[in-house]
Amino acid sequence: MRALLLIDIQVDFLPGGALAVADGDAIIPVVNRLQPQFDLVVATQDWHPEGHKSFASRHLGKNLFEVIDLNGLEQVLWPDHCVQGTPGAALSDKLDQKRIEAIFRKGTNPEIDSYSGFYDNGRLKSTGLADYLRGKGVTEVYLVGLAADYCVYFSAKDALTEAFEVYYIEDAVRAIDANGFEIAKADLEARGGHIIQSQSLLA
Ligand code: VGL
Ligand code: ZN
Repeated sequence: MRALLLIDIQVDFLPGGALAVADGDAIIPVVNRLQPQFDLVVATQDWHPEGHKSFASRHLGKNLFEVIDLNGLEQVLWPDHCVQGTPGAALSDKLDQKRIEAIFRKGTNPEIDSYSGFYDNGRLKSTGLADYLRGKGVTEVYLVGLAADYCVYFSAKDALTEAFEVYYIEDAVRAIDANGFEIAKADLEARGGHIIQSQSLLA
């Protein structure tokens, strides 16, 4: 059984948003075409409280995108984004949401960031996504969304650790950093993941 995971297709990650991923909106028609090919569609949503410690605005004298130590973990300092209940945190209204059976929220603990849809960055807490998928009989996980080099990449790595067969749909993701995108793809392949094109599922 195959599941499609829609990672953080939220207003703040789209052009015009607080942490816009270049060309991020280009994935949405692809994602909408892919959804009917799957038995199960699940979404994740970055869902930060105001003043989350991944926000540069919380750290006086620090710059956007600077890397700091946060409770023992490397932390990139982001613009304020995906604040709970704000328009920027909503899933894009261009995204077809009729088939989404569950939405897993992450990043709610202000002390730790959470790129993956499965675990926070310190693996302190599970979101329950892996058990949810197993409970539905899922063995293969296909990933799309934003950003390719952060939340999609970390979700794909955790899916591999959780022993799912993992497919990262290259033309249905967009990255924050081009170099980070190449590193992410190479690492996923080295870990046994598959980099594929949407075309192979739509043919
Ligand atoms: C993300 C940075 C911060 C993502 C979320 O969805 O890739 N990136 N929070
Ligand atoms: Zn975030």
